[in-house]
Amino acid sequence: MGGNKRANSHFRFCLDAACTSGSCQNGGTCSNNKCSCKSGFTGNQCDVDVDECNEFPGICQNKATCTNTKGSYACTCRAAYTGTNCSINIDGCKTDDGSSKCLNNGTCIDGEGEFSCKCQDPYIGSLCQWVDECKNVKNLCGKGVCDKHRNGSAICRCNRSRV
Ligand SMILES: [Ca+2]
Repeated sequence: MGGNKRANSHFRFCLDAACTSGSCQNGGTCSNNKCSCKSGFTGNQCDVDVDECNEFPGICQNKATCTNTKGSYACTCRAAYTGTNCSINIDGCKTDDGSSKCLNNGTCIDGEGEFSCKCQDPYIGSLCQWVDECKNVKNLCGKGVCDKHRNGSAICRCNRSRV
């Protein structure tokens, strides 16, 4: 009986011998007869790539495109996002030096890869860079009608009856 038991345990040892020194692949290490795999790999010998895109749906965030690679994965971010998993929203309102892209205290509204400025009077323009002269100077045109160019400079039009 005793001999039989020893034979059984020996047989089981052979089945469980999942690794020997150096048999674990892709940087995996063998300890207690088991391969401990580096992240990105799986399988008894660490020879199987983990398909992160399928196993972890949404690993690439903000509707990014996921591409499986050997031992890793890659996210292709949409505009306005960055970072390994595209989790970081780029602040489209800030310039490289950290100041607001909207001038003259305009309020910046961050969008997906773009921004817009809400200007304070009398500023106009996509960056609030121009002064609306019609609003800036009271009665600029007297009794005439003040019209403005796209860049805010005033055009005075006289009423016909007063010419
Ligand atoms: Ca992979």
